[in-house]
Amino acid sequence: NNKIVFPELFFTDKNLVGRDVLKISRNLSDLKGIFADAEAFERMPQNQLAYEVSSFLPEKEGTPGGLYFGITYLYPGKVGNEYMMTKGHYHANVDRAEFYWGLEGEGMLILMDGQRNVWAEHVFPGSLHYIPGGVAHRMANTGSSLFSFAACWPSDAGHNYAEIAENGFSARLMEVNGVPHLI
Ligand code: M6P
Ligand code: ZN
Repeated sequence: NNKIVFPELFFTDKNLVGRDVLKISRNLSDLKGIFADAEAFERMPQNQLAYEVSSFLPEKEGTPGGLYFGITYLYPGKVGNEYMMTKGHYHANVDRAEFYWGLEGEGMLILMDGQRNVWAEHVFPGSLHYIPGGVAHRMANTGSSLFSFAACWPSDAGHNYAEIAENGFSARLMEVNGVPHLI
């Protein structure tokens, strides 16, 4: 397929830990509970590929001062009227920040601060998004083609999925009259 290729790894440091690109994929079954329309979700094939993440993790997880890089390939689709999206997370080290930037296709970055205020930013090829510490983040594919974005985050950020799994985001990105609305 023609999706954006991962950058060529080019470095001279012989001591880097993660020398290879780590690839993970998430099926619909990995996203159980995050969509509003549970019945529509159950009717969909649970082994359907939702997104893939390729990452380069040159430092040991938890290393202060190091950086990680990843590309997420989020497939198009909807569950009911809700756009296909990533699980979303706060960072385990809650004050750690992150950059996201758009590569191909289009989507929305959904953000939620510690007071559960939610807002969203339009993501498109070339757009750059700064996610401050303490802000939960999730991407939604609002287009009809593959949505790919890159990310750079600290190697001591970690992922806190539990908070989102329990309480979700306080707004959802739904298609209303053909356009995305934060509801
Ligand atoms: C980006 C980064 C990763 C994250 C991935 C998928 O590449 O933020 O840390 O794992 O998106 O998002 P999630 O972990 O919320 O499914
Ligand atoms: Zn993150």
